[in-house]
Amino acid sequence: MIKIAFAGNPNVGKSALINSIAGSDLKVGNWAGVTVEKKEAEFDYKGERIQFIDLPGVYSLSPYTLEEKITRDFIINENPDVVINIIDSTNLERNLYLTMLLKELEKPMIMALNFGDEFEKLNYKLDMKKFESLLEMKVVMTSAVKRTGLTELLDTAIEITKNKQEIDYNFVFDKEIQDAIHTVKCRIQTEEKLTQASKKMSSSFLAIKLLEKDAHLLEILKNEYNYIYEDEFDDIRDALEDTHDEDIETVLAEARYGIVKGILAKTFTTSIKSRLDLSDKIDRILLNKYLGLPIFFLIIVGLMGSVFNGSAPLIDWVDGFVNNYIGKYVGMLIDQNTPAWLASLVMDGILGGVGGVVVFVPLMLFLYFFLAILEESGYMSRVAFLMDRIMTKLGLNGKAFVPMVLGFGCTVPAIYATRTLEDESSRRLTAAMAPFMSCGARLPVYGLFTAAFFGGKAGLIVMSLYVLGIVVAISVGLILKNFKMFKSEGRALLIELPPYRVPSLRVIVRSTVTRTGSYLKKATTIIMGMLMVLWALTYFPNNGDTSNSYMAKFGKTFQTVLKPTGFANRWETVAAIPPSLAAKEIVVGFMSQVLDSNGIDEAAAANADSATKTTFAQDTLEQVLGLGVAVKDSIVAISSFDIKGLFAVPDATEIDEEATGLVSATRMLWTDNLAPLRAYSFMVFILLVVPCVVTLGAIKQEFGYKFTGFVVTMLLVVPYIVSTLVFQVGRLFF
Ligand SMILES: Nc1nc2c(ncn2[C@@H]2O[C@H](COP(=O)(O)OP(=O)(O)OP(=O)(O)O)[C@@H](O)[C@H]2O)c(=O)[nH]1
Ligand SMILES: [Mg+2]
Repeated sequence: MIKIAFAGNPNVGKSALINSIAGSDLKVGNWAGVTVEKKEAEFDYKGERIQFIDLPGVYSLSPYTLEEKITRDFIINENPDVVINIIDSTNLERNLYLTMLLKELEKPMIMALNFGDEFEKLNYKLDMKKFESLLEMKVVMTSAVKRTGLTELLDTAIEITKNKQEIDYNFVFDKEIQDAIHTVKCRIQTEEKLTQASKKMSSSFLAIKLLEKDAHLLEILKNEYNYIYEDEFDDIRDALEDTHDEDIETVLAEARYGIVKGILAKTFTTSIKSRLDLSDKIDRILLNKYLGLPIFFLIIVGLMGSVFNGSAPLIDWVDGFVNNYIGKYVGMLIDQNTPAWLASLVMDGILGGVGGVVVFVPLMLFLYFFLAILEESGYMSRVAFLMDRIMTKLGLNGKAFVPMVLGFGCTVPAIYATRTLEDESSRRLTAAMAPFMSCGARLPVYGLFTAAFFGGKAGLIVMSLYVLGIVVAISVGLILKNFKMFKSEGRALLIELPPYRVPSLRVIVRSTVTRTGSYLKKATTIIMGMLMVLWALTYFPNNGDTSNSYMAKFGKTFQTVLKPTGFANRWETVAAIPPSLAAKEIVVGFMSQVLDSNGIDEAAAANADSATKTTFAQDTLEQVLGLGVAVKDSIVAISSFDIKGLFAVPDATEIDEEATGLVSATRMLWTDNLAPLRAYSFMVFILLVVPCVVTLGAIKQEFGYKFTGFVVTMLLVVPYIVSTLVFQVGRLFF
């Protein structure tokens, strides 16, 4: 197997290139810090097994951040056959600095000049031949989006692995630095333990890092080679620092930049056009002191509105498809001889439960589609910028808001994304706040309960839940920051604002399909399994008498505790909470099981009623035509969407019209005049309560058991308090 590592600055298209070559589904996004742990993709090419390793993007190889440690440790320890250094060709000077650092590792290396498409548009010129010879490596121009240069890059990489040559880069540092490195190298030879280490890592790297007194390296030397640094190289360092009158890191950094500038001066000509011009103009509006936050708010409102309005017709269609079409034909398989429990398992447990979850696939599709546009356009870093002032109040900076926006999609990557933050306490604080962001899995729950209780105001209600999540997160943050564990100094915000880009449709579609696909997969695996267990617990011991089932008993036990929240007068809602730990969507599936439990009778009725009248072909045609109409309605809904409509008060008929079986069954949960308030309180609880186990797993992996225990406790107390407040304060106004 050929191991090829992709290394480069953040946001240069490493993951996008890997996806384009290997056909993988790594996450890409137009901001720095999308990939924070190393990811792999494998495939076959010309009879060889190839493994790509996607390393986190880094600006340097210092010992200060997790990503930099991951990247350099990987290249040193795992010995990839070749390192591909990915460069943003429209930003050569900054990118090549890392190239200099990577060269110090003395591994086989080639370069991909990515963003070839933009490079051309900008009319930049590069003398490739000279560039290659000065850099001492092969260089290939690529575009991950336009898919150019991909095979050439792969072939070049493989070729390098085939003819293994001694690597001997010519470092062209100043003479003094060169001499200093040389002296260190000589001393390494005289110290047994260091000689050992130099066999594993390159001696240039070892020498330079010893000169820099690099903390991470000294730790490795101590742990793995039993070498403890006293003051062996202090004299050499001091001499260098004295002549340059600067600390050693600056001395070396300036030397590297010197080399880069020299290479570019000989090979590169820019045009006056800068790709940042247009982005700057856009930013003057989007990052405006007064307009910035309102525009952010409008974007989120517009996004949620489009998600809801656009998906509604399709949800109706899927609902009909599952119940009337699949339900009808599955129902036909059930006859008098089928045991009652089996019929109930199939119709209520699986078709009813899983069907209830699958119905919301269009909702997820739209959510992921619009999120992908947000992520690819370059707006994400701007959000960090806009939220900086608020986050500073928490002792964090705006960067901490990026994981939180990612949390709108899924909390798991949000937890990992905290790795981009500078210190442990900021990471902890952000990770404790992230679960309050409303992830995609909560959306079906809102979808169901808003349709049942709020009709046309659904979009607005859901919007309020998103905002509530943010508000609760920040409030909790304000409390937590007073504890030592979460206190951090509040560093200044240092982020890169990538240029705005029109997202590539292929990238958007791919990301949408991948994420929706994993929703569907989840629905048919873990959710289906859990729903079968839940079915059994609601069917037994009294064979279908749901309200006397195990689940009902369980729900009823906790009703008193949760009474102040207002939704607990129905045991169904109480019982739905613990299983939601497996996946939040289960709430919907469970409601569909326990509330709409006349599925069998319906199917039987439909069976007797219509089976004779319509043929399979007719039914299928009807579904296909229905889909066509739904797609058309959805497009109309999005294109005619106006934000005003979201805030308009719906009339009563509108609510009833859209009722499907599950929605109307859900509406029967509460019929008193506090019903909408109870429903809202329930949604708030589901929003804020302990997230799914996968998220807990991620928190445990990143922060350990104790911290996870703390988060779980907090996520039981906070929803209880907030839901109670919502209900008790709300009822004063009803
Ligand atoms: N026009 C154009 N866009 C590209 C190209 N390569 C990547 N992109 C876009 O650039 C952005 C960054 O790509 P990623 O693959 O996420 O970058 P990365 O290097 O993995 O970034 P990190 O994971 O943050 O280190 C995405 O929006 C991509 O769609 C390219 O060749 N041309
Ligand atoms: Mg990446």
